[in-house]
Formats: sequence, C-alpha cells, structure tokens
Amino acid sequence: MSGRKNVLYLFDVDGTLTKPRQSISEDLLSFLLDKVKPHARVGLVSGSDYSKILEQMNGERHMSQFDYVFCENGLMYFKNGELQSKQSILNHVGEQKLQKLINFALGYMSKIELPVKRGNFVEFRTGLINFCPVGRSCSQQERDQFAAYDAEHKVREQFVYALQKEFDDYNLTFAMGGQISIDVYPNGWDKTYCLNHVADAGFDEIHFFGDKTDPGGNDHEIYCDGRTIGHKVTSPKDTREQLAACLSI
Ligand code: M1P
Repeated sequence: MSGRKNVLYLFDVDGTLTKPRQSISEDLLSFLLDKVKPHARVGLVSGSDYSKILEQMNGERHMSQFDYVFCENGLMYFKNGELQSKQSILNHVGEQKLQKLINFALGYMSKIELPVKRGNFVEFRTGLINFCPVGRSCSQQERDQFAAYDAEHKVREQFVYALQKEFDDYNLTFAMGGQISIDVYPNGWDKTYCLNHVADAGFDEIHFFGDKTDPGGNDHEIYCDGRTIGHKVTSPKDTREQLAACLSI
C-alpha cells in the first residue's frame, strides 16, 4: 500500500454505508477495502458507539482494516485497529448537570404518545447521551414505523426544541443523528471532533461522505468544515457511485 495518496476518505455509517442500523453489504465493504484503500486512507466516523459500528461492519476482522474508526464522533477512536483515546461526557459535563438533563428527557418522553413504545429510552455512552422516544429496543419494523411517524409529526424536532430551551446555558448540542433518536454532546463534540485526531497526519485532502448534511443533521458540521471536501449522499449505492467517480475507478 506504499503507493497510496496522502488523502483520507472518511465515511459516515448509517444511511451512507449501510441502511440505518443495518450491516454493510459484502460488495460495498470489499469495494472500500480492496479498491479504495490501495489508493488512499479510509476511515469511519459515526455517532454510534463501538459495538454498533462493529456489528454494522460485520465484525472485528473487517473493521480493523479501516485506517481510522471514529466512534461517537471520534470521542473514542481507533487507528489501524488499536484504541488511541477516549473522552468522557461524564467528566466533561459532571453528574449533577447530566442528571438534570436525563430527568428532564425522561419526563418529556413519558408524556409523548406514540404508535408504540419499547425500552431503553436513554443510552449513556462514553462521549454522548442518546435519547430515543420509541426506545432503542424496538424491532426493525417498529423503528421504520417510528421514522415515518416522526417525519409526519416532528416528534424529535419538538423534543430538540424543548431540550434547547430548557438547557440553553449548558453548552450542549442536540442532534438528530439517525432515524429514531437524538444525540446529546458538548458543543464542538460533533463529527468535526475527529478531525483533531488526523491534524498531525497532514493529509492533502480529507473527503467526507454523509447523508445527514442539512442543518440539525449530525453530518452537517463536518460536511461544511473548511478542512474537508464534503459529499452529500442519499444511500450506500450513491456513496459507491460518487466514490468511484471521485477516484476514477
Ligand atoms: O447514524 C448514526 C446514529 O445511529 C443511531 O441512530 P438511530 O438509532 O436514531 O437511527 C444512533 O446510534 C445515533 O447515536 C447515531 O448518531
């Protein structure tokens, strides 16, 4: 791989390399690792935690082949399969404030009526907290049902608005990361956070591919960042096509 250009291709996961919360296709995985990687560095950046990305990349054997894996926006990151560092929201924000936030969110979610409600409404991760009105333990069918309901009734949009209003002095970002939930993290701990970890590598270009690039989406900041060349995609198929065009392969 010595002929690789000093360029990084960085990919969001859900909606960009996979359908939301599903696994990557063998075809796209081998395209990235066998066709793209010989030309440049390849990396993943997701709001999801390590275990979810691992599942979506079909296990450790494949995931460790990515030059960089930035979990939870890069608050936990791996280079060549080795953990390099992690940053904790608990240490940064403190127990007292986080409890106020969680109590408010649980109270708010307890008052929403939805077609169905399941369990795991708050997921406390290393670098962010994830609030999920339908509950993360919903089935795939219930997930899709909530996503359609949310598109019509703006459940998450209103929840974000209420959180912003209540905690406007907490310096937190409330982002609609995926299909059914809201990611909460300190301002600046969005996906641009991962760019700090590659600053020393001095890449000539960093290309970012993501689907949630509009304001409020969790790809917005990194997509617009001056350090990246942003590519807005609509599906894994579109990612592959745009990437092939970019590399002329
Ligand atoms: O796309 C990344 C997002 O994936 C999941 O979102 P959801 O379950 O809402 O589809 C979550 O892991 C979320 O934290 C993450 O940003």
